[in-house]
Amino acid sequence: MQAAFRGLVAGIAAGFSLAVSAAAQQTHVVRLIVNPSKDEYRFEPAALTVHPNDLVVFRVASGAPHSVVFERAGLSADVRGAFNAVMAGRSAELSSPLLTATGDEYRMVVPRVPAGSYSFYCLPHRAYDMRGSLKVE
Ligand SMILES: [Cu+2]
Repeated sequence: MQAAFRGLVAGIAAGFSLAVSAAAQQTHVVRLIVNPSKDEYRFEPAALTVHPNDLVVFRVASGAPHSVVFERAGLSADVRGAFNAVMAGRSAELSSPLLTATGDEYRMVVPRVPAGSYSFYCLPHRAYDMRGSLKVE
């Protein structure tokens, strides 16, 4: 009886926290596009407004390989640490692994960082100015 009651309470608590996080987290998809015949090297959308705990999915649409590298300049050690912590399989500080095939995805949860704009670029296409920004609110 007591065990059943505890189970019920735990179930309600788990359901409540699931509902809260599901409602709070938004998913944003950014497509990585290259079309040399049109001189196109871009993230689409290039500017994204997000909140901490949102999920950002970078998806290769064409022109692999790509990567997502946040600009280090101007970031405090704490902020760099917060980004590094949410970037799985990093190839370097603030750098995603290489995304080598169409359809590849890189997923990151927006860290708790001060509101502001955080710029990133694609390392293989840096010379082509393939870049974007996350505006964290
Ligand atoms: Cu690229």
